[in-house]
Amino acid sequence: MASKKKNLSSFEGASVTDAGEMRIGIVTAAWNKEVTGSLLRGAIKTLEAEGVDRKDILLYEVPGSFELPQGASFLIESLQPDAVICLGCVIQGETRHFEFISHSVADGCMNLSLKTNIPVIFGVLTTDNHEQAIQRAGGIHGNKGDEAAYTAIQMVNMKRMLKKKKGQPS
Ligand code: DLZ
Repeated sequence: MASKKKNLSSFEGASVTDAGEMRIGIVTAAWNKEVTGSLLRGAIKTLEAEGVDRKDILLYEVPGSFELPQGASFLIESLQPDAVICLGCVIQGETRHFEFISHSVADGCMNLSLKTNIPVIFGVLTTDNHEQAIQRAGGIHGNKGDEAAYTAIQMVNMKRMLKKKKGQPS
C-alpha cells in the first residue's frame, strides 16, 4: 500500500531553493471542511516557512472537490499565479460518486496544468473513511497540505531553472 506508515509531511527529495517572489494560489473545497481546513492550514504554514509572502498566497474556496479544476482555471485566468494548489477530501460513500469525483478532479488538474503550463497540484485526499482522512490532514500520516505546498514550490523552481537554462550555451 502506497503510504502505509509513511508520514506525508516528511517529503524527501524536496530540494527547495528559493520560494521568494512566488505567487501561489490555493483553491480549497468546502466539502468535509474539518479535513480541508487542516490541509489548508498545513499548506499555508509550509509556504510561509519556505519564504512565500502571506500576501502572495491567494486563497479561494469552491463548493466541492468536483469544482476544484474549474476554480483553479478561473484563478489562473484572472491572477496568473506561479502555481495553484487544489485541496479537497473525497470520502468513499455508498454511491459511485467517489469514483466520478476522484477521477474527474485528478484528470482536471492534470489537463489544466498541461494546457496552461502552470503547475496545478493535486492535494486531494481520496479515502475509505473519515478517520483515514483525519490521519492525513495533520494526524499520524502527516498533512497532505504540506506535501502539496512543497510540490508547488518544487515545480515552480524547476520551471524557473529551465527557463534560465534556455538560451544559455550548453
Ligand atoms: C456530492 C458530493 C459527495 C457525495 N461527496 C463529496 C466528497 O466526499 N467530497 C467532496 O469534496 N465533494 C463531494 N460532493 C460534492 C461534489 O464535489 C460537487 O460539489 C457536487 O457534485 C456539485 O457539482
